Amino acid sequence: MFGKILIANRGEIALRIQRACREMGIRTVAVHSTADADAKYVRLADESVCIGPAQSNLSYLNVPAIISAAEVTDAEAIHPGYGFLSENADFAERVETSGFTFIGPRAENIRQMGDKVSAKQAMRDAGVPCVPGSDGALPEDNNEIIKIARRIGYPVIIKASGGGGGRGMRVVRTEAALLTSVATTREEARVAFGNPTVYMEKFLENPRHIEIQVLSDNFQNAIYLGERDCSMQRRNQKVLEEAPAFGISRRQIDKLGARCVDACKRIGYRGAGTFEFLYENGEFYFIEMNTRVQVEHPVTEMITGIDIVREQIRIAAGERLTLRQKDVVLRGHALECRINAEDPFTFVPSPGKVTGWHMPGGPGVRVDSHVYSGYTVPPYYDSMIGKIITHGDTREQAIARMNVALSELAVDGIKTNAQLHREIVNDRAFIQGGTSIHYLEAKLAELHK
Ligand code: MV4
Repeated sequence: MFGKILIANRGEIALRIQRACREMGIRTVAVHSTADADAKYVRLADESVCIGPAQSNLSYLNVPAIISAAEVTDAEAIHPGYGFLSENADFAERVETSGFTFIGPRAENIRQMGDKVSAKQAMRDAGVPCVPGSDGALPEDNNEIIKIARRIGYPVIIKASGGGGGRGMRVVRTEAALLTSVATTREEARVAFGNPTVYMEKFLENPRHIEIQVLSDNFQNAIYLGERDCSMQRRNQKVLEEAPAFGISRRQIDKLGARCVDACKRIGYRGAGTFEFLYENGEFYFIEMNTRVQVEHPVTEMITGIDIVREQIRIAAGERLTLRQKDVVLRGHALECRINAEDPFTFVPSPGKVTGWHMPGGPGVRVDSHVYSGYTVPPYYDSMIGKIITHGDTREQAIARMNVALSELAVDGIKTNAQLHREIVNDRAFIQGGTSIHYLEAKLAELHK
């Protein structure tokens, strides 16, 4: 096992990774920008290195500074967390060629999944169900593009291969709009991602977003840890996640999970990963794979009892998965509310000093946050300041516990989205379960009428 790990991230996930390391007896190195010098995870780390000024480009995305920090502190491995450099294949490669272990997949798999056309190709080859589409990049020839769209049937969606997470997409509803839409998406993709490659899919009008968590070691062992429903979102930002997904049979999830596990073995995947699917009319369609630990990983931890970050570290250290698929037993239901420092009406970030911070507790309540009373939320980074996770024997109990937790939560000095969460967990359609990816935006539009 590693003696020392450098955590190349900030905020709640830096603290989450540090907690796993400390439990495992691994020393930790925090790297931080000047804006995060007083952060809780910096103080709690065995060592810390300032890697640059507040601006992410000069600190948390500063590869030479991070590698140097690992060198001067003699760290053996680097955990990238989520966001920042976590899905940067060049960074993963640099970490390894500099003599450190990257806690994540091989660079080759990060690159493969970062390119959405090659990701889909790999999944189709592995027997993972995909959205019907162009089966590869769109050709240059306009007549060919028109033919492909006719075969798929309108509406279609044009997506940038270099995009993902909702960036670089355009829905096309008529043949009249097709070619200009393809040209515009290509041009935007060239500018945004340096890659004009686009592909086409059938556009699913009202799906749910369901994802499968996997763990895979270096020895052809892979397991899936059930699914999460991440449909409650606004502008491609997840707001509330849950596990398991309401109303989907275990039989169908198990079948899908087995395809994901097969795919991991086939591509030689290593570490934690997430297969993202759209779910509509009882069918799953693969869209993308994430090669990092995700913000919403705690809901899976709560229903499986498995520490995903610990497993990431064990796998990176070359240990075998000790868990078999039969050891993965789902128990109860979990919810996660992402608490953001933002204006509850405009959603504009609301950084500043937290003058009061009162966290909920009690049975089945977990809070993952780096914030403390007196902490100043810097304006330079993502506005998420913590997550409240509740677990219960049933979905109803998890919701009831979230209701109590949200009533106990008090954040003074800055604005947060806590009230939005209180409204969601008391919403009729949410309580019923199974709302689509468009539900929250429709509800907000109704509220603001
Ligand atoms: C889609 C889709 C409908 N049909 N693909 C957006 C994020 C990116 N991961 C994929 N996205 C979508 N792809 C087809 N063929 C609808 C979305 C989509 C979405 C997906 C998941 C979660 C939130 C979303 C919000 C808007 C659109």
